Parts: sequence; structure tokens; C-alpha cells
Amino acid sequence: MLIDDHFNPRPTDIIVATSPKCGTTWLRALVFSIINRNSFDFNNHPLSKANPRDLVHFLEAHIRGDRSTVSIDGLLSPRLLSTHLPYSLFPKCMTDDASSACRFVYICRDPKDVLVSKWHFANKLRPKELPPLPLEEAFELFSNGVSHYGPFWDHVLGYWKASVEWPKKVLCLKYEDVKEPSGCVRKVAEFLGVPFSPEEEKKWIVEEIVKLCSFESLSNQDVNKSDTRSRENPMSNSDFFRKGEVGDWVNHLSPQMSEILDKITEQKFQGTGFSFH
Ligand code: PAP
Repeated sequence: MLIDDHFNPRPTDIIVATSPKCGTTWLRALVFSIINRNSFDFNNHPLSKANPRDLVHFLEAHIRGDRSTVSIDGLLSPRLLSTHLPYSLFPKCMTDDASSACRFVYICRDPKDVLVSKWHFANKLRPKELPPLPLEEAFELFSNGVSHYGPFWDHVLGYWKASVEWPKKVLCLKYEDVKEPSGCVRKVAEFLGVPFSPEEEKKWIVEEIVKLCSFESLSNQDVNKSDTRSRENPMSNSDFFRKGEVGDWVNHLSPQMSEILDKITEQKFQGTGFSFH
């Protein structure tokens, strides 16, 4: 309802969509650098001076009116926005393929790593006067579908099914592609209608983007080392960089926890054609 009231979608809008902790920072950086690759020098790039969340406007913040001073209506096309909302919550005019309004680039991640990442993040943001959130409690909530923006598995399925039905409207990626990032960069560019030309390939532009957006590169920028927080913005830039690894769950989850999460994943995705492997 808020989107209907406050947001005027354009056919050229690009929406980076994620369930929290699935690779939002990485995907924001990738899409920003892909669509702006002819506007900036890689040696003096906006990503070396600003956190990706400052370069890609968060749709929910605008429709809630938190940032009334920055109007997304005033942004030049193509607008690059990001969201954590499930696909089912967008109005039909944005999700109905026939309307052709806007495209979604979605990224998801093995739920075991998502849980671990969320748990660390929640503890960083937890008021100091409270004891740390036990992993067991975070596990119970997550596995019962209690997550920001709805149950993790339903979030993935919403975007996955849309990507199968409307492959020109929704692209579904996996965080695990971080290990093969150049394929992912080419896929996003093609989906957005700006594939890399043979000349760009010769100039190693794909590799430049991969390097610029890598965990090592972004987490080492001074702007992303900042741990400044405020009442209005309780999350610091450094909170979005922890390990950036695939499979870190083995260092935290018990075999029983991982088995339960794998079982839920198997049951939820059975017959959908989707899997994390
Ligand atoms: P958000 O959804 O709250 O905005 P998001 O960026 O999805 O957060 O999650 C942060 C995770 O992405 C962290 O994972 P970890 O806790 O398992 O380490 C963070 O380290 C990882 N991350 C941040 N930047 C990158 C990057 N450039 N490449 C790969 N992973 C990254």
C-alpha cells in the first residue's frame, strides 16, 4: 500500500532485492559498478569513498518517509534501488510481466550461513545492557520462519518462481557465486541489457569490477572501516563486513542445527527446481 501511494515505478528501474544477510552489500556494489562502468575510473571510484548502501537507495526507507529530504523521484533513470521486501508484497504494476515496469536482481544464500551472519549482526546491534543473543534462540526463531521481511524460504521462493516465470523481469543469483564472480557479473550485465562488448572484455573490465566489489577490496576501504553509529543510523558501515565466506556455518552450528535447516530447505524447495547446490 505504501509503495502504491509513494512510489512511481519506471520501466528502467533496477531493484536489487535480498532477504537480509544474503549478499545485499556485494550485489549493490556489483550492480552499481556494472551500470556505471563508463562513468567512473576504477582507480577513483565512488565505491572507494562510499558504502554501497549510500550509493543504492533503500526503497523501504523512502516509502516510510524516513529520508524525505532525498527524493527518489528526482533520481535520473535508470534508477538503482534496493529492497528486502518479498516479491509478493510489490503491487501488480511492478511484478506483472506485461506491464514491463522495472527489473529485479535477487540474491539468496545458504540459510545456514544466513542464520550465522544474522546472529552476529544482531549481537553487534544489541544494546550493551542486554546479554548477547544465544545462537540457540536465533536458530529457533529463524527455523520457525520468524525473520525480518518474513520466513527466509518463502522469500527465496517468491523471487525464484517469478524468475522462472518471467526470466526477463527477475534474475535470481546465489551468494555462493561469490566464488565464481565473473560469471555472475556477465549474467547481471546481460540481464540488464548492457552486456560486455569484446573491447570491454579485452580491457578486463569484468575482472576490474570483480576486484573492486570483492570482500577484500570493499572491507579495506576506510569508509567501510568506520564504526560510527547514531540514533538515526544505528548500523555502522563496518557492521556489513564480517568474513564474507561461503560455509562459515560449520564454525558455529551444531550438526543437529544444520541437519534441521537442511531438512526444512529440502522440504520447502522440493519440486521447485531450486537448490543451493
Ligand atoms: P544486509 O542484507 O543487512 O544489507 P548483507 O550485505 O546481505 O547485509 O550481509 C552482510 C554479509 O555479506 C556478511 O556476511 P558474513 O556475516 O557471513 O561475513 C558480509 O561479510 C558479507 N559481505 C559484505 N560485503 C561483501 C562482499 N563484497 N563480498 C562478499 N561478501 C560480502
